[in-house]
Amino acid sequence: MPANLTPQYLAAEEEYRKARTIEEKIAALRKMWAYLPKHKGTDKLQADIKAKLSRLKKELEQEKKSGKKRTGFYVRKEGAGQVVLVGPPNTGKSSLLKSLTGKEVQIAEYPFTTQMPDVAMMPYEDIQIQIVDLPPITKERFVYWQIDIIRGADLVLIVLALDDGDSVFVFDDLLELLREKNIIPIGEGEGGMELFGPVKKRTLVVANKSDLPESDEILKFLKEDVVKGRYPVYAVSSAKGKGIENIKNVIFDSLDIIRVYTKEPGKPPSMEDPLILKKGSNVKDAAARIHKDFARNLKYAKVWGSSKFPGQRVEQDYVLKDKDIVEFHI
Ligand SMILES: Nc1nc2c(ncn2[C@@H]2O[C@H](COP(=O)(O)OP(=O)(O)OP(=O)(O)O)[C@@H](O)[C@H]2O)c(=O)[nH]1
Ligand SMILES: [Mg+2]
Repeated sequence: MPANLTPQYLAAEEEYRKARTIEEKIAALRKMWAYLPKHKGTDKLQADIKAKLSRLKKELEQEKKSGKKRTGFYVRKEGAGQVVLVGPPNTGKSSLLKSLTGKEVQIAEYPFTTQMPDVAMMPYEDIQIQIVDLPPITKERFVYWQIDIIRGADLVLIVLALDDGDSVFVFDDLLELLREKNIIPIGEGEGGMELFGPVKKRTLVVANKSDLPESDEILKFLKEDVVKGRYPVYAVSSAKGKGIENIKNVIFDSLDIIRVYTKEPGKPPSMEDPLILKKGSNVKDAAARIHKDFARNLKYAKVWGSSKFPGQRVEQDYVLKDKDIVEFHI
């Protein structure tokens, strides 16, 4: 065995030995490659790793073609909305998940660090929004359960990096990969929830690593020459926490939801656990969320907040706004 192999390399080798699935093996080999000192003394090892990697990639392809059933992942929705982080390798998706939610996740300088969905809740004012981090998406690797999770999400954040990598250059390829899977990223307007066929997904671009010296120039290029106004672009630094508070507001706004608090006559409103409704919902929709009979028997309601005056009497078709308080009368 060649001398001066780092502890990180040896740990990666150990991981390779323990790996059970092809994906795990590929991930471990990539790690070994990243941590392997590249000099004459490791020539043989370098060749071995490359050979193993290419064999395993072929195997993975074969397995995909044969349609053999493999393990997938499913993420149950929780909270007021589900937001999925999508992007090329190493752009800082997991770092963003950590800075939005505080969850400690695996973050590393080599690509393909994330191997399965990582889920955490982002507190936003008085609600919780679910954030799902995915393994990177590339032409070579975009598996069925990633597609399913993106299709089911309420909002897609395409995470790119303002560094010297190629993530901003592969943006259009990424959009194409999504479209091939019947996911149509849209910059504004309402997304759909189709089970089959093309599904529109509200999409934002998050340009991470804005702390790097070259980031301003790359951001300008990204906006003017790549995205060209098709999607909103927000610069953040997950590492330094820059732009994170803003992106939380943007996420909430882009989910197109409102919070509605309910109260019983003569009692103070219950300010915990608001109803989460789609923007544009009316009093009847809010009542239906509590119980269908409730909506059927509803005579009128009183509204505090968006109404002309507090406690104004409104009809069933009154369109509610975020943070309204509603008192139903049946
Ligand atoms: N300078 C800088 N580096 C960052 C920032 N966010 C993440 N990084 C670094 O970028 C590398 C990749 O970060 P990850 O969060 O693992 O990226 P990822 O997109 O989840 O990577 P994969 O799971 O492999 O696709 C790590 O070395 C991070 O420390 C940032 O805001 N600024
Ligand atoms: Mg990751």
